[in-house]
Amino acid sequence: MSKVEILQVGPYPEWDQLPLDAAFMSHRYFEAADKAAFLAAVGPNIRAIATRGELGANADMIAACPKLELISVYGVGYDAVDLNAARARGIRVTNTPDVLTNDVADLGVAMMLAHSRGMIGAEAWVRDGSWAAKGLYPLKHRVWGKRAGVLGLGRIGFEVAKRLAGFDMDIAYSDVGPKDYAKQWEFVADATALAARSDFLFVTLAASAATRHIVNAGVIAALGPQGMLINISRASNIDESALLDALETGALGSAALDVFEGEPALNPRFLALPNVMLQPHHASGTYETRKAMGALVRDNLMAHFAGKPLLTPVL
Ligand code: 8YV
Repeated sequence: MSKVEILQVGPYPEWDQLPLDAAFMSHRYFEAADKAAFLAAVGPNIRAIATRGELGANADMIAACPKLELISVYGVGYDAVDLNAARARGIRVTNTPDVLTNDVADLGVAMMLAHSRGMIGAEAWVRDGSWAAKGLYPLKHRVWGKRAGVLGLGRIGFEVAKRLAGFDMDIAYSDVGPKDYAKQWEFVADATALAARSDFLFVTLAASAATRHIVNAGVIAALGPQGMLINISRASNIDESALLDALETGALGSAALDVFEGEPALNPRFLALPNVMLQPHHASGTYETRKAMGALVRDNLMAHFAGKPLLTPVL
């Protein structure tokens, strides 16, 4: 029997590529020089799209594949998939929740600690001889016991808050409503009010049109000159130009960011700032988690074409 043809939007590690190629005929969109011509040529035979969280599948891609049945996303975030286009044609969508939750939470908390304690600069202080030449490293800010806000108490936000409790932090969260699994933490409905009572504000919301720029100039101003904003969700949750303005003027103390508008390119204004920690969208980037994500992408594809229920359906 001939293999099911799939469109692969971005590269995967070899340990995912080999089993994917063994089971499917994968057409590699990311290798095509002329994307439109490539889609026109292979689209008619495509029955599934395998993509990544940040790459998704846009309306043109979906329209080019009239036989499309499933979009399997390597990532928990599916905001880059045109869900309306998929829904309109009854195309199923899956993601990779749960398997990455703890790693994403770990990276958020690690960024808070590393940035607050100036660990990147401290490393340079040792390596460039400043320690011997200039003496003690400049003092930095304490984390434990401070006030933390978690904007979006889903799976990842919950794991962030759990970790922050280990640092004896005073924790509050915002979400569409109070969560009965979070009675130990204060619920603050309004994002600006949450920012105003936070030294550290974590953005852990699933991104959608409804959450676009939820962290706006007002939220950023409320977090203030002593505050730190940590984003391990999607860039679209933050008004990036308001963030840059506030970081440049000192209206916001600092930011630790794993995601950027237009990534992997980023606004060059970030590179000139001393008060930001910049990370290359790698919160889920451990061998263990990425292997589990890759397996889940394949398991969803296999389940679908075997006529079995999807493991982690979005649509
Ligand atoms: C990416 C992510 O998918 O889970 C998500 O939503 O954005 C990430 O895990 C990852 O960078 C792999 O492309």
